[in-house]
Amino acid sequence: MMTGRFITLEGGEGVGKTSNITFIESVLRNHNIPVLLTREPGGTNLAEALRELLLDKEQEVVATQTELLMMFAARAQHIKHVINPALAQGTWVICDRFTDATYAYQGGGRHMSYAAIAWLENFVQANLRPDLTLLLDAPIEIGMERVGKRGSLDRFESEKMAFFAQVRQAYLNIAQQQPQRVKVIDATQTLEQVQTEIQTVLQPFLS
Ligand code: Z5A
Repeated sequence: MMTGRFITLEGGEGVGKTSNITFIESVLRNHNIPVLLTREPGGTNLAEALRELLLDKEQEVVATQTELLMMFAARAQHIKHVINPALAQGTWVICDRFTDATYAYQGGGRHMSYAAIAWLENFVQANLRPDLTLLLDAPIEIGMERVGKRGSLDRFESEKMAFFAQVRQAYLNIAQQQPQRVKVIDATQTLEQVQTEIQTVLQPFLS
């Protein structure tokens, strides 16, 4: 049996990852492709518990090393119990955030060493890398305004604007370095326009 494809959605706060993941699912299902939607941090009971701790604003101050290791601890669990088994069965996995988020948030935002992240990436993922990454990009003010409308902010969303500017720049740097894999989508457009662009990017994978 053919292995499934691994597609990830990335971008800053409120750019529309969650809004678009079900659209991607419907495009794939229309092509009779088996699909699994999942997210990071999360995707298993243990990884979701780690997510809760990571997003909790009331935590003691979280050391940057702790945050990085918790992201990869959750990821190891997610890969072993969800992502790899699904791909091996021929199911396509669509994941809301993955390791590019670690490079962007822990690397770009928290200034953790890219070499340390790369080491953990190899250690935890072996050869697993996304086949396609959709980077939804918008100025941070737009994403924050959309998220702000939703109510209370979590530990990451409570960061300062400079942090998000660094995260956005780190994402754009990855896209520039890996243009074959990472496709940048202008998330300032209407949801309909964003989805038209996503469909165009998916097309080569569907034929
Ligand atoms: N994190 C990390 O630091 N390191 C890692 O390795 C990983 C993660 C994996 C949780 O992620 C946090 O974990 C995240 C990074 C960190 N930090 N934060 N914050 P998350 O994915 O759960 O959190 P998020 O980015 O904040 O997701 P989000 O707030 O749910 O944003 P979104 O999914 O991109 O947006 P949305 O919910 O689809 O849309 C937000 C609102 O905008 C909603 O009302 C929509 O209806 C609206 N929207 C969406 N698109 C449009 C368009 N095109 N026009 C108008 N309105 C729109």
